[in-house]
Amino acid sequence: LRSEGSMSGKHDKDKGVNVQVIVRCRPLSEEEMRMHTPVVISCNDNKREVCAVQNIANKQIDRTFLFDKVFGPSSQQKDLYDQAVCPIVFEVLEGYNCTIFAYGQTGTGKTYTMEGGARKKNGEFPSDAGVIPRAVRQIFDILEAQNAEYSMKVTFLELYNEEITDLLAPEECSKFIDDKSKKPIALMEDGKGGVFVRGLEEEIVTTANEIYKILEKGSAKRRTAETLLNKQSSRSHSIFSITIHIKECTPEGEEMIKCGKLNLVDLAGSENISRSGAREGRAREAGEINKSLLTLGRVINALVEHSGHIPYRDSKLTRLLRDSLGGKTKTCIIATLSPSIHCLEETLSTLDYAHRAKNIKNKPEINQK
Ligand code: ADP
Ligand code: ZZD
Repeated sequence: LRSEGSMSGKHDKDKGVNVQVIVRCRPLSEEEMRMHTPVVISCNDNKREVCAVQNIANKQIDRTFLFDKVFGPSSQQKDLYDQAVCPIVFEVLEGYNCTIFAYGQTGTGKTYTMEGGARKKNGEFPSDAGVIPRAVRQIFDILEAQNAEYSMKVTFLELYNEEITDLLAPEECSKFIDDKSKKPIALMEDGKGGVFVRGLEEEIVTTANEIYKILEKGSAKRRTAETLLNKQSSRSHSIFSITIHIKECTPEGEEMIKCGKLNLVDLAGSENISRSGAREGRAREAGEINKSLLTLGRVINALVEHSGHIPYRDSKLTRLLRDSLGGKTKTCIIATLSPSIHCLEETLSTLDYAHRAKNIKNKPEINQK
């Protein structure tokens, strides 16, 4: 009986593992409360359902969507982390590559979810810390508890208008200072079907505090670049990655290196990328079309429709994260929503997008040497 069970397990895995899709709805802001903004989204966390109420020609039409997990407006940072992210971090430490994307309209809580509230002056861990600082803390807690022999490195980059900014590069080689003697960072093919960023700063780290300092440096640089280049932060993607090598011994006493990587991706605001052509037209005129976000949507469509050609190569984001979309990485998408009636059109488009993404299948594999 048991062998039958594991056989079917193997079979399922050959067919692939679906991308996990989670929805998080933020509460109304104080401003929205004061204005008595009507709420049109209801979440049933236990049933994993999100319901949007739409009024068309005075008829109330409800649309209900089922997801892998749903976090309603009263969910706390810790809840989302413990229930959705913690298991992913364990998989990274087992040697999987994992990616978490935050997708949604600007102002719905992508950055709040991924980064959370600012670090405290007194060094205390903020209770509203997001996925990134919590994952960092948990990784070190586990490795230290296991007394593991490990090495770790991190990278932090921003993608804006198809240009990569290395958020960890020392100031003097920043692109915007225009140092001609420095090779600009570039996306390169590795010859094995993967890509890497040539010239990207990789910081070797040994403590959680070191990573927090690096995040501080990266955030400061992000702000400087925004001001200097007049960037609209809602139009940039940021990718923070942690790579961990863990030395292990098999019961036979053989040495083995397990390698896991966690990519944490805060995408550009999804507004203007809705499927309605009119919207796209207006955005295009304003030069606001985000090639990477548009291509991400096309890649997702091509994957779920099983079209022969998947247009990974059409943008930097999809080249960088190709393995997370139909590859060997375990992927989770957190779609963020506003409950407000004023966001309903975008919310429905986010829900459609997220629901479609549930059909993507990856074939996760452990990296082992
Ligand atoms: P985005 O990154 O999608 O543009 P932000 O993360 O900047 O959105 O969030 C917009 C505002 O809403 C911020 O002030 C943030 O603190 C607040 N916010 C977002 N999500 C939540 C939440 N789940 N609970 C409480 N406040 C939230
Ligand atoms: N959301 C905050 C950053 C902001 O936009 O400034 S919170 C976390 C992940 C990636 C980058 C920064 C952080 C953040 C932080 C705040 C201030 C200075 C450095 C880093 C953070 C929050 C809690 C613990 C660790 C890092």
